[in-house]
Amino acid sequence: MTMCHTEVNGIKIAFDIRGSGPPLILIMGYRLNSRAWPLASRCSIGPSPPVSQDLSMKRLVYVINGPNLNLLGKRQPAIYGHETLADVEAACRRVATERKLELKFHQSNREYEIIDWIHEARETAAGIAINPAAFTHTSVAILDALNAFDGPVFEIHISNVHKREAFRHHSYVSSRADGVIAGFGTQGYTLALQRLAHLIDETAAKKDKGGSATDLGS
Ligand code: CA2
Repeated sequence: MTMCHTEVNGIKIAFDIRGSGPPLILIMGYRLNSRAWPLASRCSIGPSPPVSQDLSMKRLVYVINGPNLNLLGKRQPAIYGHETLADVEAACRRVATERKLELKFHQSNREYEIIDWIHEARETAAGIAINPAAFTHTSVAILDALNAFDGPVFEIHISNVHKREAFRHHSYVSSRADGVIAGFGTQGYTLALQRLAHLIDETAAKKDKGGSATDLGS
């Protein structure tokens, strides 16, 4: 049995060519980033994940924003500044382009949506930068989701939460985060992205030298 693999329009295709006469070709197609590849290889019905699925090759990062951050720049400028979330996204996209990162930028006022994005990132992303906003101080569920993500995680707060009310001093997310940025204003987002890009580049360089592909976050 000869297994050949290719990818057409984001669909991974495995050909199983049997016999010496007119070839019997079985085609199995899976959408890019689907769970099907690891499943297929575990069941021995397909090959190992192709190189593009390798963690060190991924340059997708998620920037996730929690509740009320959609109001950024519209209220409380003394605490959060004048920039809107759209301005923050634009700044993040500039850094992403410079550092050759693919970026998904999200905001939600709903805890479950944030959890769903973190789950999605488990399958596709090399790192997460998150401002969980008020969920920082309340959400074990977001902590649990982040604990199931393997890559680097950076926690961002626009304000210096430690200078504010006592209830903002505790963060559930900090026990998982590889780094925390607080009090740098909206610049904290681009700083976090620069750090993610650095870690991703470092891992890719190690991989090129024949090192482990699973060192992200070290
Ligand atoms: O400093 C941060 O980035 C925070 O994560 C922001 C949260 C707050 O609950 C955290 O303790 C610290 C609040 C986000 C609400 O953002 C607003 C922005 C403008 C106007 C109103 C709310």
